[in-house]
Amino acid sequence: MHNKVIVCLLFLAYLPLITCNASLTLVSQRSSCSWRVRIAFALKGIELGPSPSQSYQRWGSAEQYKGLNPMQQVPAVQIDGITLSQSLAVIQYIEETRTGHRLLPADPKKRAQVRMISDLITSGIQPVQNLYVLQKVGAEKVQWTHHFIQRGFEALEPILKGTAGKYCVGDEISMADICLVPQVYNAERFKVDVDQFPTIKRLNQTLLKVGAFKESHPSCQLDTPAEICT
Ligand SMILES: N[C@@H](CCC(=O)N[C@@H](CS)C(=O)NCC(=O)O)C(=O)O
Repeated sequence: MHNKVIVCLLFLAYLPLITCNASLTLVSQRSSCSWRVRIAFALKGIELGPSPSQSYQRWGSAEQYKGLNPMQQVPAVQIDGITLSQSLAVIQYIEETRTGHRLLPADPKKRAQVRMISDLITSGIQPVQNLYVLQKVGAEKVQWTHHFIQRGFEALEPILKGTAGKYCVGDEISMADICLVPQVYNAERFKVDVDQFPTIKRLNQTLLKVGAFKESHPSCQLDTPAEICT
């Protein structure tokens, strides 16, 4: 068969996956990583599945959940016939397959800055405050978490001072903003004084007024524990 015909047939075969509404199961809890994904879906205007928010403990058992995400972390998202863990992979997948609000800027320099900020937060700060890590740290866990978020924000503040407009990079909401707000939420939980970081504080306050950030907030999810419901 002619090459162009094969390409065309392949395109037609995959078209439903690209255009149809996804069947989604987001397995999450009060986690900053899951909140990232909820914000991204809300910005893109994609509906989440019928059970959007369940911790893996409630999903069945940790052993069963392993089949979904061998790292036994949240989130895990089932979309278009595949299961994805890793919040940034999920966010970038919906950016590449869905229309709606753009999560990565067109300009390569801004796009790189968005990735730099996202990576700083998701690789440089969040992993060391993970539940699994904190269980190993033991009694010192509050000081430990406070120390690493403080250190991360000391690096993030001057970077954001240089890149931010209304939002983290320029004046468009991007993946960087999606990573920032849940991390500030964690910082506040661990009593980091965000007043020390005026750019981070301003961006967080601005973003928390945006619908996608408000509706995806941990305080208003189906399984939100009563003590954090607002
Ligand atoms: N890099 C992963 C990190 C996932 C992750 O650390 N999830 C946390 C919640 S934010 C978790 O499930 N922690 C439980 C544990 O590690 O036991 C992502 O971005 O999705």
